[in-house]
Amino acid sequence: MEDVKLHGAWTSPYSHYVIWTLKLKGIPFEYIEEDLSNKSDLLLQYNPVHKKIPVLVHGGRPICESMVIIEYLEEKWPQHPLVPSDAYERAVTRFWVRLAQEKGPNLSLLYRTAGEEQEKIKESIIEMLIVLEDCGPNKAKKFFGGDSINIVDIARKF
Ligand SMILES: N[C@@H](CCC(=O)N[C@@H](CS)C(=O)NCC(=O)O)C(=O)O
Repeated sequence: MEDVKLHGAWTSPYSHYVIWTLKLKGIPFEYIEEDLSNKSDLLLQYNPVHKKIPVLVHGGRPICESMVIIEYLEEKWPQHPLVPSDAYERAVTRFWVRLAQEKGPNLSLLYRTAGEEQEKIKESIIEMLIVLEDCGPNKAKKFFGGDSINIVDIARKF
């Protein structure tokens, strides 16, 4: 059995991206729930730069950042591919993943702001949704990323 561990937190969407990927690919893993107000020594040792979850530990070696982890899982466990094999399709996919990463955090900010600040965030989310309606990827397809779930569906928050 592969020695795969995931340090995460149930409140974190980034942890869930990795969990979904592990499950879609059928990779057995041990999950370690972190208390973000009292991070474990292991987490601080594994991610000394950002001190954040998720951290995947494969064979004792840590990998940080959800999308970096997902790309690693994709390379190591190619079953149920989440990234298109065609270079152009892959580039388009990365564009949408990057947009999701840039704009996604606005959604959670909506619940943590009030008044004028919240209104501005609301406007930018609506603007984003209109852009997605008008020129989102693969509108005719079943999933955001195409005919089957891919990395865009995993990364998106909107
Ligand atoms: N860009 C990172 C973001 C990870 C992130 O923001 N994790 C949060 C939980 S949602 C965290 O660990 N926060 C703890 C802290 O900031 O001290 C990724 O994609 O993995």
